[in-house]
Amino acid sequence: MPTLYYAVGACSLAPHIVLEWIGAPYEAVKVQYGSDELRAVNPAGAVPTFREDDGWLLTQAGAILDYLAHKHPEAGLAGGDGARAEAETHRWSAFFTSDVHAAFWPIFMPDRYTTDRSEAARRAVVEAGHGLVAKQFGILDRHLAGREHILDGGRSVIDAYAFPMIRWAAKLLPGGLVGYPNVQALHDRLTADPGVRTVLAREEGV
Ligand SMILES: N[C@@H](CCC(=O)N[C@@H](CS)C(=O)NCC(=O)O)C(=O)O
Repeated sequence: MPTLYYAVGACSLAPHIVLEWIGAPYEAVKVQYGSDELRAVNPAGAVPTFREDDGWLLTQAGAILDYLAHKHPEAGLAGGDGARAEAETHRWSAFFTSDVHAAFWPIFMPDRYTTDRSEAARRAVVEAGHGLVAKQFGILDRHLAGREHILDGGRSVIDAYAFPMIRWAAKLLPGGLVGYPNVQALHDRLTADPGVRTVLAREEGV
């Protein structure tokens, strides 16, 4: 059975949701970052890590989401057909990988961004991270004005990709999602989605 290795609340939540939306059998294995179990399949010790039936391994959230959307066209999660629709899907996937996810690193791991071990330096890095995330969420919020989904093609893997990062922002930004009403609305729609609820219940028991 296809297997997803995930950590609770991590970016692996996105392919976890997509697997649930697709509805084909899969196994979800909870792991700890850097654990021996995870390193045995992905030497980087990171999630998401996806393993196919025949043992083929795929890492990188954007690649896994793209693969699942194309493996299951019947689920209609690729974001639409045609060169422009595909380009938009790649654009937003890159946005979440390179701009949004990366903006959280200084908040999650400030020690990696300064050699100064003082508490003041750590706080300054976290604060800089808040600024980076706020900039990206401003872009996302403006894009979502008047839209139900991120892509024109309707619900897609990109909405799922956004979800864990929206949850991080809600928890970690000083004002949460205040100031991002359209992002808040997407968050609320996704939180009410039956597939998302199933996955959250599995990951977090909520
Ligand atoms: N570029 C990778 C990043 C994967 C990644 O760093 N995932 C985080 C969770 S959101 C992780 O596993 N961190 C553990 C670590 O870096 O040690 C992707 O997009 O899949």
